[in-house]
Amino acid sequence: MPTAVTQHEQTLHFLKPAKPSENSAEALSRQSIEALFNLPFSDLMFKAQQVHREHFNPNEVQLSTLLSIKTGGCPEDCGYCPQSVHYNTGVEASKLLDVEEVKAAALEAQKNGASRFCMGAAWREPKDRDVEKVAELVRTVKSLGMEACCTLGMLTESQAGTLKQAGLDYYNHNLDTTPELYGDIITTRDYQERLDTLAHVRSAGMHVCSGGIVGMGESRAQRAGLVHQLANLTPYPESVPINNLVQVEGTPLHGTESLDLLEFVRTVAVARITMPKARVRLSAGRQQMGEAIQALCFMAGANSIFYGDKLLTTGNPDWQKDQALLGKLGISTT
Ligand code: SAM
Ligand code: DTB
Ligand code: SF4
Repeated sequence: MPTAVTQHEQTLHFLKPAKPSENSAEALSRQSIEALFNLPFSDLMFKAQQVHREHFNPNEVQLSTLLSIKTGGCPEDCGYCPQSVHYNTGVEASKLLDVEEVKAAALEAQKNGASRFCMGAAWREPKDRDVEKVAELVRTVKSLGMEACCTLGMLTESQAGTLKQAGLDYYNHNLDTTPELYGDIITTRDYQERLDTLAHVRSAGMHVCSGGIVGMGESRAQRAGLVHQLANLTPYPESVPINNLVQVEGTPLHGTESLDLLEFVRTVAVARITMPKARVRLSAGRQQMGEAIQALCFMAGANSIFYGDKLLTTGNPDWQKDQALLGKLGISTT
């Protein structure tokens, strides 16, 4: 029988001790992350499943429901985003929702099975008086017994402290892409400002939710660059949303060549391997994905989804459709 060790078996072996199971820092090189991306698909999936099963029940997925609490009119120029004031996308600007509107949406999400309620606002950064209002919304969500998450743009240390005091569990702030592409996609802020907000969220004692978008015309090496940044945050994020670009007419990225969805699955698998204890969330883009690709993502270690018929301004599969898919796959929810 042949006993020769193939090149990719060597790669798998080499990668085995690459990261301890704790959320601690043992720097992962960008090269080793690229090597994961380059594995034969079945080897990558196998490795991701091994890691997933060490840390989670592979047949369980967490459900987060999103609500846009303040839509549109954003001064930032993120090239993917329909809510930027710089692009003509038909999204109308609206004011911050009030407590009763948010409570009704959270109750509905809870009734449908979501455990986490995520409130998103189209701000570059909130004013202190906005943070006070959002703190009230956080207290309302927490009083229902749900986990609360917010994504409001850049935060100062003291704003992060106010949200933590209100009971906020997670703050979402995505790195979005690899550092060298960032300036091509957003010019109104820089990467370091994203990292600074994440540091403020950490020092306030909240869990970090941070991920990115693929399908923005990046190369595989650049997808590895994004994962490299996320996995080397110390500690790495507790929650990692992987979005596939939702192309919205009027945004600069509309018309970008679509990503081969097997590359999306690879990105999920590499995120799982490099951030073993994180909730890896299959995020925007599910409506365009089909059931088979979503099933592959769960097999690759995704164990959270955005759940509910809307993301912020674009569509998402309705909850009955998701329940049917999860049922077919024998996946239970938390
Ligand atoms: N304004 C805040 C900010 O940018 O941090 C919070 C809301 S913003 C809409 C949250 C995230 O949604 C972005 O960081 C980006 O990752 C994601 N997003 C926005 N538009 C998207 C799109 N068209 N497709 C996929 N993800 C998108
Ligand atoms: C994240 O990573 N994806 C969500 C959430 N965090 C806030 C947002 C996706 C937005 C997709 C475009 C839209 O609906 O406007
Ligand atoms: Fe504004 Fe956030 Fe959209 Fe960028 S992603 S334009 S910061 S709402």
